[in-house]
Order: sequence, then structure tokens, then C-alpha cells
Amino acid sequence: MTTFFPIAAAVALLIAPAIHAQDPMACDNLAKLALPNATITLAQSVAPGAFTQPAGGGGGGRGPAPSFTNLPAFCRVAATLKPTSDSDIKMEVWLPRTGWNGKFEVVGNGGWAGNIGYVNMGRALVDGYAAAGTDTGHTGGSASFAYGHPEKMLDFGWRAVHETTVKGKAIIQALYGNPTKLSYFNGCSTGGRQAMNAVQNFPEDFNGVIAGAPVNPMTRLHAGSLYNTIYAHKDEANYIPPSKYPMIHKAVLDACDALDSVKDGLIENPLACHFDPKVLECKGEDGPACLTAAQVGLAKAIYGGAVNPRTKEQIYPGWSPGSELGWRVTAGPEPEGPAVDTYRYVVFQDPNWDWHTLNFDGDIALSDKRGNATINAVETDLSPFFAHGGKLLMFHGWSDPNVAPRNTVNYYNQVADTMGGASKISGSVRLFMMPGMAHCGGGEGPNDFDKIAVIDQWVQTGKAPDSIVASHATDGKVDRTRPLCPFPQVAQYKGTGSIDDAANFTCAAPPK
Ligand SMILES: [Ca+2]
Repeated sequence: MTTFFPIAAAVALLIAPAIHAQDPMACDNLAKLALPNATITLAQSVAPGAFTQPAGGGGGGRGPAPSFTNLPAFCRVAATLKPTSDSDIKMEVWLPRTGWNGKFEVVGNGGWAGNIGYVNMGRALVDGYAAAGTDTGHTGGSASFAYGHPEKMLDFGWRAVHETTVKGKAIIQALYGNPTKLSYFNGCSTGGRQAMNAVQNFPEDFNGVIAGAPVNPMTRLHAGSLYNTIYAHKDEANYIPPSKYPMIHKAVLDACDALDSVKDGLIENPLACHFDPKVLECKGEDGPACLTAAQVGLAKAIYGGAVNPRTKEQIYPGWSPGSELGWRVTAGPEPEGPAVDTYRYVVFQDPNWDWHTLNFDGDIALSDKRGNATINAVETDLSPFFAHGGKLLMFHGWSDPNVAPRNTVNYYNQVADTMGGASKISGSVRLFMMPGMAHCGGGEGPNDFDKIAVIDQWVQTGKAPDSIVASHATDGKVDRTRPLCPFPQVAQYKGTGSIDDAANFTCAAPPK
């Protein structure tokens, strides 16, 4: 777009922070906005559907290759932030040209981040939000950036999201002339960990926070992941070939699907499922329909979780019955890449560290120390966030093979214990466990709901969600809806009507 911008207006801009949205030139002139420790590198009006993702961009999104043709006209602002001399944080804010709903959504990252979540920013924009995202201070999905760069580690750990939020609010104010009315953070996986850091360390940044499947404490999760890998390969006889995963999964469903009184291929409450893989032990020779005794040992290790061999302390909980189809993530041929990176670059600061050598006693103590100082978010007293009126929506798929869902249940219970019991926190935090959902989406269970609409409704009305309808689709067509229930409640069938229709279920305490 060709712009003409009188000098007088430019001077006025420097004096008055407000730029009026009706001024079609205002976006381009955000390039002149002065913000501390920040350089605006791009301020550009983007026509409807005209955005294309830069090479290497994206992340945080799921599904098919991103298409941005549905985006409305927006003002795209990119900035580089340097809160420390070693920082190099890239961020973007997308501001709707028309129809801004007055609110701000910051989107989270996945894995070791290293790119901006354009797909999720696009979704926020379509919903009428001003949206922001950050690469967290480095490029690419490896953690090698952190080697010898402690400040960059902190940028990844928590600072980039906070700085992006603060700068994003200032850019919104500058373009629209009004501050954002409400601000939300929306993340899953690493984004869930970022969400918990925001809640614990910057309780005034957001009015509502969505924390899905938090990779938190990241060092403990990655110890749990490597525990499975090490068990699988310390003796190759332990290794379960992925071709056996469906067989194990079917046996688990046969044992536990009906415990919730509905045979629907889903285990509503895996906490009540005490599947013993020993029932699958081969009577004679190894074969596709059974597990050897050594393989039974690995299956038990995966369900049981990482344990300190000396103290027997549970280092990290095991994965849940129902997760078998995804066991390749932690018990496959190779260790989980991000987990190895965590120990190489956060804990041992040794690029040549060999994952086979992880010991689950002293190394875990070291990982707590290094991790809690950088990337983990372990505080269970959330009073400052709640006192500020903040609402925290947590969710986690029960079949998640990447992040053990019981870890999120444990954290929720610890927050309740710290803060005087579940009834004291139910107006401020709710956890929705999702039967049959994999990591942040996918899987056999209802795995899709409008998270931002739920948190927005909660924040605006003050009424916490008592149930959320989620859906499952095949080839883009919804084939099941089901209520998600605030933990520890589970969905219970009313006894009549389709089991694929949420209307025929209620939320209730799990059957004894
Ligand atoms: Ca069931």
C-alpha cells in the first residue's frame, strides 16, 4: 500500500501514543514507535488473505499445511526484543484493521520453540482478537542455542512471553488509542508450561490463561521420557516393537472401557483402570498377540513411571492406560529429541552428554536445581494470580503419550492442597481431563473445543465452566460430542439416547 504521511502527523504521533484505527496510514507508522529494549522491524498493512508464512515459520499449529486465506485485513507488526545484551527475541503482533473485539490473545509454542506460532495467531485474528507470538529468543527447534547462553535460556524459560505480552499491549494501545480490555494466554505442551510460568511469575499479565498438557516441570517430564527409553534399550529384549501397540491397546480397552458403564472405545477415568500387562505374557514363544516377560517389564515401567532406585521416590508419574498407540514417543527406537536436549543443554551443559548415562538419583537432584532456576514452573500457591481475578483453564488428554496426564492431575491436587482445598480454588482454576485425547489434540476421544471462547466467557461472567462440550471428527465430519467435566468429575451416561451425543451425558463424581 502506498502511504502518504504528513510530517506534522508524524510529530503528533511521537507526542501522543494514540494512532486512530480509522487512519489507514497508522499501521505503517508503528515502525516509528519507540519501546524500551525493542526495535520494530516491520509495520505493514496486510490485505485480506494476503499473508504467507515466512520460510521456517509456523509451529504451535496442528493439522494440514497452514492456509491463511481466511484472514481478515490486519496490521502486522514485527519486533526484536533485547531485554539483555545476549537476547534476540523475535515477536509479532497482528492487529485486526476492523472489528477488533478489544481483547488480546498471546499464543504459546511447542517443543523447544524457535519459531512464531503463526497458525494460532491466525485463529485468534479470525476470532477478532489482536494476537501476539514469539520465537522465545532463538531460531529452530534444538536447545543448542542455550549452550553458553544463560540469558537466552531465561528468554526461552519465561522472559520472551512476558516481554512479548508487555510490548504487545503497548503496540495495541498505540494503534487503536485504547488499551486492551482483556488479555489471554493460550498454549498447549510447551505453551502449557509457558502458561504456568505466566500464572506464577507474572500474575498481572493475563486475565485468563489456558494451559494444555503442560510440559512442566520440563526437566522431570524429560527424565520420565528418558526413563522409558533407557528401560527399553538397556536390554533390547525389553523393547516392544510398535507393531504390538494396537494389541496392548485393545487389551486395555477390553479391561477398562466398560468401567464407566459405556462401551465406547474410551476410558473416562483411567485412574480407575488397573490394567496389569502381565495378562498379555506369552504362554510359549514370542508372537504378535503377546508380550515376552521382558516386554511386560517395559509396559509396567511405562505405566508405573520413573522412580528413584535408591529412595523409591516417584520422579515422574507413569503414562495412563489408553496411551499405548503413542508409546513410540518415549519407548521407541530413539529417545525423544527435546528430552535429550533438556539434559544436554539445561542440566549438564554438555553437548556431548550421552542419554544412556542418566542416573535417576543424583542427576535428578541436579536437574531440579538447574531446571527450577530456568524453565520449570513449580509454584503451587497461585494466590497472586487469583487475587488479581485471573482464571486458569487447564486441560489434558488422558491418552497423551508425550506428557503424562497424571502429572497435571498431581499438580492440580497440589494447588488445591496448598490453597485450602478444591472448593477454595474452583472459582479460579478448573482442570478438564479429556478421555482418549492424545497430545494437545488427536486421538480417539473428543479432542476439540473452543478454548478461547470458554476462558473469555468465564472471565467476562465470572462463572466457571461446569462442563464443556468437546467434539471428535473423522475426515472433518463430527461423529461424536461429549461433555468434558471439571476434575475429578467424569462424564456419565444418562442411560438412554445416542452415546455420541453430549446431551445424553452429565458430569458427576466418578463411580466408586
Ligand atoms: Ca467407556
